[in-house]
Amino acid sequence: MINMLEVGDKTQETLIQIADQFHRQGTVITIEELGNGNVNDTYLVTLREEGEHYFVLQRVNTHVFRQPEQVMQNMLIFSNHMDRRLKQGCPDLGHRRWEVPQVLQARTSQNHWVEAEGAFWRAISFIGASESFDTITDLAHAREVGYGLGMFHNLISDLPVAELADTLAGFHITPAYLTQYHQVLAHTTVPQTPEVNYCLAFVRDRQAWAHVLEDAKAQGKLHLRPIHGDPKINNVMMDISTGQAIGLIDLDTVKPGLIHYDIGDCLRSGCNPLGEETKAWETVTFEPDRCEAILQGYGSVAHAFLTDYDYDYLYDAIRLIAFELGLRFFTDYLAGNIYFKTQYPTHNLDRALVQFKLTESIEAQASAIRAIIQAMR
Ligand code: GN1
Ligand code: MG
Repeated sequence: MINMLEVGDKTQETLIQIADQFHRQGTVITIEELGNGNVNDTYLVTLREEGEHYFVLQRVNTHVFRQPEQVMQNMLIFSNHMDRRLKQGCPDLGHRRWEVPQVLQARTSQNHWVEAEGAFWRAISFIGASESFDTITDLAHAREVGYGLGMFHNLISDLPVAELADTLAGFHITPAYLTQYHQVLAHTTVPQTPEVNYCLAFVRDRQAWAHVLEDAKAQGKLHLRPIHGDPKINNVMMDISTGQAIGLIDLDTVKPGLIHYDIGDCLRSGCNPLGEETKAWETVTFEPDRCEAILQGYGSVAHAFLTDYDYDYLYDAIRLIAFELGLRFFTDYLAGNIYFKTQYPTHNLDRALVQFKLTESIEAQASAIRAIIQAMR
């Protein structure tokens, strides 16, 4: 796997030296790759220290996050706010377990450590006795995933959005991705394959509509709030014994945005039973049962802060974020795979096809999905 090779430019020994920057006691015994992120490099560090302890070590991709210090600042503002809310007690949460990943200080007392060659490293607490999945296992899981995102939004809904920096300009701004797409197209010899032609036509036919959420924002119907930015289902952690959602991980993109981006992202990842990495793109579908369960779980703790306009734009959000991710993957394929990590040259094209098929399935079931949304109002 190219993923492995990319991280393999670091030997265990070097990784241990880096991990050693972030702990004061114990001995690092192993470092393994963790998860399958498309942007950062993530490792699980095991320490021996009166038993075993773990933490998460990450190299932040600074081609994507140009100001990683700001990312860390947002994470700290976020976790301080969460901690405050949890101390006050949240009636919607009751006595459920809820975990907030914490930034761990480096030995230098900074919240990150910069390697000689400029790589930006940081450490995050590991949430034990929890697991996450790349696809939904059953409707109870779907409901919990929705609950997890709803509770996350609930707990940050009173964090003033102005306190968070915009750490990734243009993130989830579909018209901005379209502009980038046209720039790439103008400078690329586009391969003439049936798959590429399908993607070109797919984007062409939806360009005018792709402004829908940004237009609603400009019209004052939707407004900026603190969001997660990347709540795909494998970022929603589940307690291994109760199966309940206990928190969201991967907090790089906590920043101002529309909650619609988050809901759309959660649904595009949760309602695709084949998962976003499937090769069987032609048979990708969007499952309305899962959509219903996720939205019910979400609504059970999010009702209080959803406006009529929020509901009005939910269907578009579901359709748009799947389309947008397809567009992002397709653009990256055309540009030569410079943003998302890939394992083979047409990986991003394959990923784009999955998202476009998913979008098609959403469109074909528009009235059923709208009815589900209507029922939650
Ligand atoms: C990226 O790196 P990862 O897997 O957490 C991307 C998301 C996409 C996702 C698709 C900062 O997230 O927006 O939805 O891939 N993150 C960024 O799997 O672009
Ligand atoms: Mg992420």
